[in-house]
Amino acid sequence: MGESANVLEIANDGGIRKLTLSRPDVLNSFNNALLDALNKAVRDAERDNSVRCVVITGAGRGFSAGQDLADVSDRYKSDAPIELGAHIRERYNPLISKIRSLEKPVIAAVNGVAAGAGCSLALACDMRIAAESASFIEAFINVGLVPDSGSTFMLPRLIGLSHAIEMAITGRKVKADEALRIGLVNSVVPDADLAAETQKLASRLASLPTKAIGLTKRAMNAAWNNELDTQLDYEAMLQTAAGQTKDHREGIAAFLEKREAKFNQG
Ligand code: T3D
Repeated sequence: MGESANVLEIANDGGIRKLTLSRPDVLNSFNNALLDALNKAVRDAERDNSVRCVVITGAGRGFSAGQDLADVSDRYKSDAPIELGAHIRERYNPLISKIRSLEKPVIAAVNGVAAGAGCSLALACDMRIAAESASFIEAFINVGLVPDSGSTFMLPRLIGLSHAIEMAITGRKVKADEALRIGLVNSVVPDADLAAETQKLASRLASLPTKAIGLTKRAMNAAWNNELDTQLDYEAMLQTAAGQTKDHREGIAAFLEKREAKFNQG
């Protein structure tokens, strides 16, 4: 890691692991230290059985403004060709892949602007709950780049090709109310309520059968590339796995006994 300051706050609360991007002076833009810490934190959340929901949010008035452009300014001091692919492959791509494949729910609590790779990070999460003052900018085009970190994959799937292309090639700011209307976020709440509403949602998700949530993510991820018959068969296979969990037995027992289910993962 390049920076020793605490650029990522990690907190645990009843099965919820909250990751707070913490470089507020630069709108939580990503330097290597933050990317490395975030990659590690998501890997750790995967391994830790006590974690049943992950929340990613930002400190201060931004969610994340994407790549820290000041941090990489040295690249532009000479006319030597600039090779961005290696940095993206090494630090951004594993993060996005891991969030998508993490078999636990991941919520982006978008507290402010999410721009560039910061927008991509929010898109990679399973749900987005936005504060009224949040906004989304596919800022890449404004610096002559193409959307990366999964934006070209997630954005059209979430909001359709027409809105996605428009956001990507104009780089315009999409405010929270529009984001809700076009399906970019799941809900919008007053700024003052974001933490409490996120906590409520995360607690609910953490109390559900985590294994079944993980298998559901797996199925949805696979569906994007599968034919219907392949997907039907895949669902049957995953359902076999879900059917063998204790949580499934508990869910059925609770239904029959007319009581609340207590899911314990597994
Ligand atoms: O390796 C690679 O380069 C490839 C990877 C690319 C992935 C990417 O993410 S490319 C896209 C990078 N991000 C951007 O281009 C966004 C740049 N930022 C902005 O356009 C604006 O800051 C925002 C629209 C996001 C917010 O505007 P506003 O007016 O609310 O805030 P501000 O005043 O512009 O920013 C506040 C401070 O944060 C300011 O610092 P200062 O003047 O108070 O000292 C600003 O410089 C700093 N800041 C904002 N974004 C970044 C940043 N510093 C470094 N890098 C940033 N991305």
